[in-house]
Amino acid sequence: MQMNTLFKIMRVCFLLAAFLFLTLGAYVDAADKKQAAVKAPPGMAALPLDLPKPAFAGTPQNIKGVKQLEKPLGRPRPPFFAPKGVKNLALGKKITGSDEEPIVGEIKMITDGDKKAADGSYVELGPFTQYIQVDLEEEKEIYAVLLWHYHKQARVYFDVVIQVSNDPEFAKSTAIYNNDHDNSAEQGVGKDNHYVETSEGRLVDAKGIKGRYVRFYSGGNNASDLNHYIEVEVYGK
Ligand SMILES: [Ca+2]
Ligand SMILES: [Ca+2]
Repeated sequence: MQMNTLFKIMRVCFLLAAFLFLTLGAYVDAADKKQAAVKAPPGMAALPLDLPKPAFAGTPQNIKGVKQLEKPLGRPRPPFFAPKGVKNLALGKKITGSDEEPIVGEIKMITDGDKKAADGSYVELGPFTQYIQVDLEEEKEIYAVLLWHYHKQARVYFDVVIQVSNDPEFAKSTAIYNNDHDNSAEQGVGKDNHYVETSEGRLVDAKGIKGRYVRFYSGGNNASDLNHYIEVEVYGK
């Protein structure tokens, strides 16, 4: 009788151990697969991003009536893979634009590496359609563009058009982003989404396009007609 009970206990223990082993195995397997899904493809590496601290959290409530507004991801942006050796070529490079005497700050702050949300870290340009452009000093292969207009509070900037060219006058250029749905910036009609500014900045896939100059248009935001920039980064080689 006693032997029989012992046997039963042993059998339960064995089944429990087997169950745990299989469950844990499946869990580890799933974790491995997840890891593999974000592993860089051969010759590629995740962009070496250095993101500023978030200034607000949660889903923004202050944005109403913006059409084609992208839903926030609700989690950190996944890594962006580009060929190894790609870095931010815009850092410290010269900025020119349609308003070279900003209302607040100086245009050189747009490539000074400071991406903080705070007052003193953003440049305020005049109202309505304005542009800034960065000179990479020679033709480069561009894989990603990252920009922060403003991230102290949730905002949507309008007519965000990003163009690449080898001509400083942009007589001929290629748009890599355009959310001007009614051509009010006169750069052509775009189909890209409106989006909410966050501390992660807006990352645009530039797909290895070649060019020396990158131009950024905007036409005010949901809070005012003014235009702001904290930083732009151009990842390439
Ligand atoms: Ca800056
Ligand atoms: Ca527009």
